[in-house]
Parts: sequence; C-alpha cells; structure tokens
Amino acid sequence: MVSKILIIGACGQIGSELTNKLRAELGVNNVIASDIRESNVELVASGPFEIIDAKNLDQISDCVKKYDINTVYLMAALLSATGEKYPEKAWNLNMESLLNVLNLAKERLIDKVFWPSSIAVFGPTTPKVNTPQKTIMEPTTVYGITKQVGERWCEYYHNNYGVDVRSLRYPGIISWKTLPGGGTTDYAIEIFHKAIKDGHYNCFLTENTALPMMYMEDAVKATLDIMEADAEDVKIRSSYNLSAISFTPKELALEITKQLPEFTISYKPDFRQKIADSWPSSIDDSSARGDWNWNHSYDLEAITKEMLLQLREKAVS
Ligand code: AKB
Repeated sequence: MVSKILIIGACGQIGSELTNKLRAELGVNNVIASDIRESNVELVASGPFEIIDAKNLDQISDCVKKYDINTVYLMAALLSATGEKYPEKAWNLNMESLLNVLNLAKERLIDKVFWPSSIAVFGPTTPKVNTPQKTIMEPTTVYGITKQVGERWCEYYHNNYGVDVRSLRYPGIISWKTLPGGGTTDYAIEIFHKAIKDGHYNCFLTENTALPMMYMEDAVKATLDIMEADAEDVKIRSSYNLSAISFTPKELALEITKQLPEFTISYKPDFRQKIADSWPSSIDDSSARGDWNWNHSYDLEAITKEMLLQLREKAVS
C-alpha cells in the first residue's frame, strides 16, 4: 500500500525537515504538509500544503479524506519555555491535537500515528544521569505534563483500540535550516548563529548545565526508523527514550572555539534555567537500540563542524 502522509505542524523545526525527507523518499504528492499558517515560505512552495489548526478535528479529518491519508505525523506543539508563559494554551494545543489524531486512528480513518514526546516528560525527582526508560516521572513544566499525559493516552489507545501509535522522547534537536521556537534547548542553536554573526553569545543557561542533545539528521532518522519498524518490534507504545550525546554550554563553546578561536561566551541564566535543571543530563536509550536497532551518527565535533559550515554558507548565499 502506498503511504499517504499528513504532517501537522510542517513549518516548524522538525516538521519541515521531516517533510523534505519523506517527500524525497515517497514523492512530493504523497506527503501533505500542513500548519496553522504559511510561516515557512520554502516549505509551502515545495508541494501540497493545507492550512490546519491541529485543535480542529474537522479540518484534520477533511484533509485526511481529501488526500486519502493513512499516516499522520503530529508535530504541532507549544514547547517548554513558551508553555510556561501560556500554560493553558500549551495544554489545549498539545492535548487536543493528540486526541484528535488518536480518535481518527481509533475510527480507522488513518492507520498509523507518530507523536513526539520529550525529555521534558521527566522531572527533578527523576534519576538525572543515564535516565532509564521506566522511572519516576514528575514533570514540573506544563509542556512536560502534556507529554506525560500524552504518553499515557498513546499507550491507552494502543492497548484498548489497537491504534498503531509510535513515539520518541526527543532530546534537544540541533539544526540549521529552520529555527526552533520556544524551547529550553534552543540555546544550542542560537549559539551557532551568534558565533558567526557577533563572535559572542550570552547564554541563558549556566555553563555547567548538561542536557541530552541530537543532530537533526539523527532525529529524522530515528523518526523514520521507528515508523518503518515492524509493529511487533515496537514494544513500547507510550514513548521511547532516545539519545545521542550530552554536553554543557561550556563544552559546546569550547568545541566552537576550535573552529572559531575568537568566539567568546558569557552566562546570564533566566527562567529557562529552572526548566533545564528539572530535566535529565543524559538518557539511557537501550530499549530503542535493542527493539528497533536505533543508532546515532553525529557526535559533538561532527555537529559543530556541520552547523558552522552550513550556517556560514547560508549567510553568504
Ligand atoms: C524544549 O526545549 O522544550 C524542546 C524539548 C527538549 O522537548 N526542545
């Protein structure tokens, strides 16, 4: 059967790269991009695009019927830092969109769902180092709460209605094509932009705040790997721990100075420090590696080289 895919939240950081990759693999017309507004000109011009508010079940359902969609990637969400500013908005968007898509799968209008969870599902009482797949989860951000509840819903719909839903707990994702918006791990992207533009970065986290991170290429690969895995190999239907590397702002700055010796960094922690402090510093993702052979490729050195190269090229083009 031909995969007919709908990506909700396709203009965002991960959605846009996922759309490009899936279009390259499956053909442009088999991957329908959608978002609440046309905020990514290149993406909108690159193939079929629909305006969809992820909170609106009718809009999603009409699009699914119009294009005979069988798989939905739900990438629309309010992230951790924005969520703390607008808690109710974050709850409404993150929960209603998920239930809309799960209900379409329950009604068999679609066959398969991808929904991203996050390291934000963990909290200050979670073991911080090498955080296990199954552990204490008491998130203190509204974003983390929506991810935790969302995971429970995914598992519930799988167990009770046979919904084929697959999910990953993304760490911070580093990329150069589309800017992230409203996350706590965003510093690890901002730093590259500022390093090239100003030679200096004022970091909103302290120098020793270690967080799990991953390059976009690896994140997209993990997403497609789990979606293409045999159903019986996807043993966890809440969400899988997913990990590549962990580093602190100081370690990242040091790596950047290997390429840009003049680069300097200062630290002025803001409200996002508290969010970062509540999250793990590293993740044990052996279940993902064992169940469907997940493997990452990019280490800190490779990410740094690639980010500086691509952003420099983008700046002159
Ligand atoms: C955020 O910082 O909010 C996100 C995430 C870790 O889910 N990047």
